[in-house]
Amino acid sequence: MKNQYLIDLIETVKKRNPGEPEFLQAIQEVLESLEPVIDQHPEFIEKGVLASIVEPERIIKFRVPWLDDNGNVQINRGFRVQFNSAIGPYKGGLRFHPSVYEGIIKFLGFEQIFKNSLTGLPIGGAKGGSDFDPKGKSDLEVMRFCQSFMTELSKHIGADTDIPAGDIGVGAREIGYLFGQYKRIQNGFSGVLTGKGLSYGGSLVRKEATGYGLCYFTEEMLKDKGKSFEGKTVVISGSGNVAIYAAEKAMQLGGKVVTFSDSNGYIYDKNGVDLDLVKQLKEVERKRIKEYVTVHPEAEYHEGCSGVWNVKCDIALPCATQNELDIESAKALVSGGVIAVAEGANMPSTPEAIEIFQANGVLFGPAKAANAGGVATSALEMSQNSIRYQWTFEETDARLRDIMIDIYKKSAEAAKKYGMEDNLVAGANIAGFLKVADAMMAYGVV
Ligand code: NDP
Ligand code: 2IT
Repeated sequence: MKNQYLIDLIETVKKRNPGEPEFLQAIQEVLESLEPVIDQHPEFIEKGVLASIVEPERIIKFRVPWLDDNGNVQINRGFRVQFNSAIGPYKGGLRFHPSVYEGIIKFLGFEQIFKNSLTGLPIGGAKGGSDFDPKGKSDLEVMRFCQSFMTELSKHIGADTDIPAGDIGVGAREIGYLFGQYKRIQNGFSGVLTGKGLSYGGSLVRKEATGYGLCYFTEEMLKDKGKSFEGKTVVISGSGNVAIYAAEKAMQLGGKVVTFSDSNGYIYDKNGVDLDLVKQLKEVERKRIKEYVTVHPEAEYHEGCSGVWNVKCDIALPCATQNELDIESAKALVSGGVIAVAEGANMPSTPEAIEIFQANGVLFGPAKAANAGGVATSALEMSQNSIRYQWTFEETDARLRDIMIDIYKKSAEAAKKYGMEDNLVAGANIAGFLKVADAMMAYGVV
């Protein structure tokens, strides 16, 4: 990076946010991509757009007290980072995982600004969550935690202010408890959370949307180079919401999915995974992925999650968590002949891994663009709630597919326009930024 303003801005962010490496990683990548844009548009510096965009509009941090099944008081931390509302109300998921701290929520909230802008829909960027671990808790413990979390969060959100949704550790069960408590506190039925159940204002396709959208994006990226999913071997990490529905769509498009993983290990089924079994194990029984081999002894289970990247494949879809795919894993994928990598998780590839993919001509779909289908369908849920209506599965799925194709095109065009053809990381960052920057310029100093 040569631009002195950007170098100084990164230094300022470092000083202001000590001990938050994931947040810095996300900021650094976006600012690097924006260098050619800033060279042509010095007004983004002069009007303070860049200095503002790296600073959250508001951070809410709160205590979440709850009673466990033994009657003991437990205390967790809750967060909501309302990062940027230039183009619409704050929008983004809630993550419940023991690794959550302010820096994780800030990195996710920052990424969400550009992702949400890329969808073309009017939504600003936010993220929230807690260091609460739903794993091993009873339904009643999860309910008491969610009710306590929402009792505080409800003061800061609203259908035109901030609309949370799910992320790691927050699925249909948690959204139900959270929405029930919000509705009770507000005495009003509003579309304040997305990912709601179908009987209480949810949208068809939202459950499938991130994984399906990831495959629609990947399909378009492959198509642009005369390729497709047909007959390809697909490696997927994770076995949660995104991984399961990425696998479903990859299979529908003619791919053979051979892996799933969780934080303990991965399974490899050379015959192609039994998706119904994975849904039963993960969505219904909440069991570990290693149980797969008790039903399919011909498949392999290996301890340790990073080994999944040593499995030879044509297409890799990381769908677990940040920085799960490092330089060694990227080299292993390249030696195995991978042709495309698209990110279902947020920031799963380290910057060094991305360099390896780009240097070796691997098609690379960055998270902000490739996994935007979830939040895009959340915005479609908001639209349906506003008009008090529910579109069919086919109608919603068709809208999702159109949005993902449009995101691919926008990202590819922006990369080309700024002299970085085929670099979708830069293209997605630039295209996402320009719309938000335009709105921020219109407001003056706010
Ligand atoms: P889930 O909670 O449904 O599943 C998460 C999966 O990732 C689990 O298999 C989990 O394994 C694994 N995982 C979580 N943390 C780690 C870790 N530290 N190391 C290894 N594996 C881990 O979450 P989602 O599927 O919803 O989210 C997955 C990713 O997709 C996240 O990065 C999320 O931010 C992103 N995303 C989600 C969207 C959505 O709509 N849900 C939208 C866009 C992006 P284990 O059970 O062992 O923890
Ligand atoms: O990272 C993400 O985009 C999500 N977890 C989905 C957010 C949303 O509001 O649907």
